[in-house]
Amino acid sequence: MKTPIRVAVTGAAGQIGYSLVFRIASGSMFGPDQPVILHVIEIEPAMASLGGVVMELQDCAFPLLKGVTQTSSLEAGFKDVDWALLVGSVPRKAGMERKDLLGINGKIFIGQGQAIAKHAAPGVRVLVVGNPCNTNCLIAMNNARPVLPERWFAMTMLDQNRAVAQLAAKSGADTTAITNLAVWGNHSSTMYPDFRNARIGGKPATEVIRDEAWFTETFLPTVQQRGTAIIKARGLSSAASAANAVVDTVRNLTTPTRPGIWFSVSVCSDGSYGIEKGLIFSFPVRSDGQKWQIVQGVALDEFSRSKIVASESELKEEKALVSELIPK
Ligand code: NAX
Repeated sequence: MKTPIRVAVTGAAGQIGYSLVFRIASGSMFGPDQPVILHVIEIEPAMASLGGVVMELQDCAFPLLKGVTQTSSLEAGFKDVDWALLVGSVPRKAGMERKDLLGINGKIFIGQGQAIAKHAAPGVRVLVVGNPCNTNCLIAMNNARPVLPERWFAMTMLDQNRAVAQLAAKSGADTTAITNLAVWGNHSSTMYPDFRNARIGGKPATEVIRDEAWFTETFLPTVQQRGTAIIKARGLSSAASAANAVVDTVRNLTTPTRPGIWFSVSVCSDGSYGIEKGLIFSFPVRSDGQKWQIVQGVALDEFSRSKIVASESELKEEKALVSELIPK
């Protein structure tokens, strides 16, 4: 039997957490022969609710679940973990400016970054989901300096999946036929789901769907505003689809990417495509199952470039707003 992987989930009693921990324990994330130990982390007021989640985990009698640590302590929560999935954060409330949210959540991610650096397993990998996830990831990474930049990720897979679903619905193709749909930039409404390089059954999406106006006037805003549309319909933000995207992100990073394709995840920019070094930016990425790389040489026309630069500008602004949370 393989050694269990230890996985921390913050905000585990929240909406996404409630869906995510069961997917991890069932084997969806690391495969059907990989045991897991969950470290579920919450703030004090949510500990009773977290207890209920843990009772339900027990009641599933998952064969792969070899232990659960439930805690509000970051030390116990991140102790020896191989993966830290940072989902918990404070939601934006009425009257709150973006700067206020960045400040409040930013402070949370300083503490979590420091605790990960101190207590996690040496090869820990961290995926930030809590919003604003790119900048929260930037803060945590910079407060966890011994943990290498290549171990930090922020989630844009939900945006990719949303884009894939739209292309499948419009073209009538199966979702599995849609590939190479990279989301560039920030996980916000400035993100750019790059339909120009997307493929449907191996052909350029723009050759299969011969309707430029649909791409720019319907596809882009639908994907960019999908989160808002879900809130309007459900009265709550996306949860099961977000948890599913966490599973997809980790699976994509930990299994070799099929030849010729790529997936979307925000990583620490190395300056590829002229994006400011050090920003947490979503790129087309490939993995060999262990190491990942940004796909080079993706053709970007002026339209795509302008969208990508606009998202980069937003991330630079966010970085400036939290500059005091990032050690020099
Ligand atoms: P909920 O409000 O349902 O749950 C958040 C949980 O986090 C709560 O249980 C809360 O007690 C806990 N929490 C707050 N501060 C914490 C801390 N310091 N340590 C540990 N736990 C803490 O939100 P939910 O719908 O689950 O969403 C979680 C986060 O994901 C939000 O920031 C949300 O904006 C973000 N999302 C990110 C997405 C992405 O694609 N990157 C998509 C979905 C989602 O909107």
